[in-house]
Amino acid sequence: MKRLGFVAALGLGALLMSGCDARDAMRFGWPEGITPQAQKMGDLWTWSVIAALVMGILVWALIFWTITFHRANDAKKGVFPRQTAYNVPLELTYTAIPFVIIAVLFYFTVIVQNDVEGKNDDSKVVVDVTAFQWNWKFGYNKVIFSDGSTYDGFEAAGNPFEVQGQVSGGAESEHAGGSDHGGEHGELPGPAGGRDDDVRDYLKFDKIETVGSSSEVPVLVLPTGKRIEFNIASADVIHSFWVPEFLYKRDVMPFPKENSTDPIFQIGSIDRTGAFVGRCAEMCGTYHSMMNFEVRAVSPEDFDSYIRFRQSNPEATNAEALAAICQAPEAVSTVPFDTRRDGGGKVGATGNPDDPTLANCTKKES
Ligand SMILES: [Cu+2]
Repeated sequence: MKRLGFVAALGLGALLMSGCDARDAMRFGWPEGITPQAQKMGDLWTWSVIAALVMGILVWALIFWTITFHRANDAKKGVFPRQTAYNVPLELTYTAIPFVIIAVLFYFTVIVQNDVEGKNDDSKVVVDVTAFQWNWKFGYNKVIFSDGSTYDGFEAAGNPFEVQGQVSGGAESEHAGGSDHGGEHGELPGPAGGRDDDVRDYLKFDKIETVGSSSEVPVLVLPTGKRIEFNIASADVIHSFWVPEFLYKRDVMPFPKENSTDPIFQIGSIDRTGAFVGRCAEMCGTYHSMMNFEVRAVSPEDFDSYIRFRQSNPEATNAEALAAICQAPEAVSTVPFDTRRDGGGKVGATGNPDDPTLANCTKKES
C-alpha cells in the first residue's frame, strides 16, 4: 500500500511539474487545431481515450484481483480448479459488450467524419489551389464580402499555355514572385504524366492569384470566422495540401475526374488570426520538402481590404497587398529553401506567427 501511494504521488507530481493544465492533459497529446472541425476531431479523440482508459482500468483491476487473491498456494496444490467453460450467458455477454463498444465508437466517428468532410453552399471564400513541381498557386475564385456583395474572380479553365495564348515550352522562365500580373499567369511547367499540355483542362485560373517561386513563399490570405472552400488540382504529379493546424490534409491529384477523386473540401472557419505554415505532404520529387506555403488568417475587414486592394492594383505584388493591410509582406512561418551551400544551415522562421502585423503602420485606403 505504501509503495502504491509512492507511485501515485510520483505520477501526480510528474503531471503537475510538466506544467500542462487540465485542458492540455485532457487532450491526451492531440494537437490544437484552428478550425471547428479540428476541435471536433480533438473531442472524439479525448472521449475515445477516456473509453479506452475505462476499459483498461477494468482489465487491469481484474488482472490484479486475480493475481492477488487467487494465487496458487499449498492448499490448492494438485486440485483441479473450478471450470467455467460453456457458460452460454457469460459467453454471449462478453461477445455482445465489445460489439456495443465498437458500435458506439463507430457511430461517433461517422458523425465527426461527416462534419469534417461535409460541404454546403455557405462558403464565403472559394480558393483554387494549384500544386505543381515544386510550388503552389492560389487563386480567389469567389469572395463574398462582409457587406454581402460578391466578387467573382474566376477567369478561365484550361491549360496554362492555352489560356495565355502562348507557345508551350517556357518552363525555364521565371515565375512572377508571389504576384499577379493582370491576367498574365505564372506558367506551370512541364507536362503531366507524359500527356500533352492541352489535356489539363481541369486547371483553374483566376483574376487574383498568388504564385510561389524559388525565392518567395506564397502567402494565402484568408479571413477568420468564415466558411472557406478549397478546390485543389495538380498540374503534374500527386501532391498533398496540408496545413498542420487544420489537422487535415488532402491529396492534390492531376486529372481529378479520371482519378475518381473529389478535389473540393471545406473548413467551417479559421478561429484565430495568425500565420500558419502549409506543406506538401506527398513525396512529389526532388524539392518536395521545400514546397511550403503560408496561410495568413486576417480579420474579415482586413481580408476585404486585401481583396479590394488587389482588385484595384492588379500590378501590385502580393507582398505589397499584404503591406497595405499592415501584414508582414513575406511569409513569417517558413522561409524559402536556401540553395546556397554557404548558408550555414540557418533555415528557420523569421517572424512571429502569432502576430504577423506590421508595427507603426497605417492601412491604405483601396
Ligand atoms: Cu508536392
